[in-house]
Amino acid sequence: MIRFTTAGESHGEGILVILEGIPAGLTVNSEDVDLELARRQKGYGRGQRMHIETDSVKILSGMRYARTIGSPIAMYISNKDFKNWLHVMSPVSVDLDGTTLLKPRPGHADLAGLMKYGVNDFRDILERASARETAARVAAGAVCKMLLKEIGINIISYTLQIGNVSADMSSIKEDDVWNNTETSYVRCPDADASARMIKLIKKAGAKGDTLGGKVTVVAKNVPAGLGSHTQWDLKLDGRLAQSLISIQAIKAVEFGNGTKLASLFGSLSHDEIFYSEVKGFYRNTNMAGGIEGGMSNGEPIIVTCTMKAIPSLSKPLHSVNLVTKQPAKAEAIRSDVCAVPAAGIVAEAAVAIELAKALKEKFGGDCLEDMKKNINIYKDRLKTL
Ligand code: EPS
Repeated sequence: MIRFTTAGESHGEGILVILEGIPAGLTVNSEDVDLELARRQKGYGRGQRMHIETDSVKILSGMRYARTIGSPIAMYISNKDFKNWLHVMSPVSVDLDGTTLLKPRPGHADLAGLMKYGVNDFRDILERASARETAARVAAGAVCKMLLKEIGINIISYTLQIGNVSADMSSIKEDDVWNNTETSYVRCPDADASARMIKLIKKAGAKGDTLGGKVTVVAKNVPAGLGSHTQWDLKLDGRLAQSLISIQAIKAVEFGNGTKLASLFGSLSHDEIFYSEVKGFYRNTNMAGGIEGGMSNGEPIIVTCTMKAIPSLSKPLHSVNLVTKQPAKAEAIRSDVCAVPAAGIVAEAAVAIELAKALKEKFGGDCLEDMKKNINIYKDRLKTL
């Protein structure tokens, strides 16, 4: 079984991830993991913190000579900012510097976490709630992407919307999506929308405000049959949704045509099935986003995530002082103006991890070669249908 767990606080010493179940024999170069970490750090609208960090992974276990050996892969990313927080974030010292955060931010984990964990300083909560943790998910996702690539599955993402500016995807050729996205400062393939998004982020930043948006992830060449209709918690869409909605600030997840399907007749809502000797079974549309009955159906998996605007505002909202119980403005804590471009990279990682899990469930394989053989046997059987 492929699974992972992360540890680490935003301004603590570093972030750690342990990824288990990756078959032995997969080539993993830490530089390639770093490329994914760098993609996550980019994007117009990121805050000062990204000038401090240059994320780089240190692989601690699970590999020899840049190849996986089947044991848990532990990866560590240090927080360069820790040196500025030595007293505030020391895990051992009792030499406290005395600052206690008292005015919880609406929309953040501050107040609910303080109530739940019985702490009196909600820094104990925000440090772990922070999206800094997503660096660990991207490292795990990078390894899963390498595994998926071995069997031909590619994952990309792009920014579909920031604030009220949406990309016009109908104006962009499929082949241009990738290049346009990776060269855009907001990872939006529509150059005109990209420029308007940047303008809007500038405007929000100048007003002490923040922005959310939407990102779409596409996984290509996914074989039919990942996930299962037989039990609720085996359904691939359910599993992807859980993984994606757990990303900080993600509030909605849609597959294919998603919420648009609510207003359509059934006759217009489904992807009709065709057959040709060359292609086998195929569709001319992909409203389902590549998943039917909780299983991949062989079409690209398309999933769109909605991110709310970040709740750390430099012009804060109404809150209450936890000690005096008097009205107060929420804490103004340094943050990003817009992290939608970064969310696309994190969402790619979340999709990669879930697909790798489902792939291993279906094809097994403690060793990569076994897994590949099993996939080929299965693909050969599908050809006989
Ligand atoms: C975050 C607040 C900001 C972001 C951070 C997530 O950090 P800081 O408070 O240090 O300025 O930059 O994101 C990252 C550090 C990262 O690596 O993505 C938050 O409160 O969620």
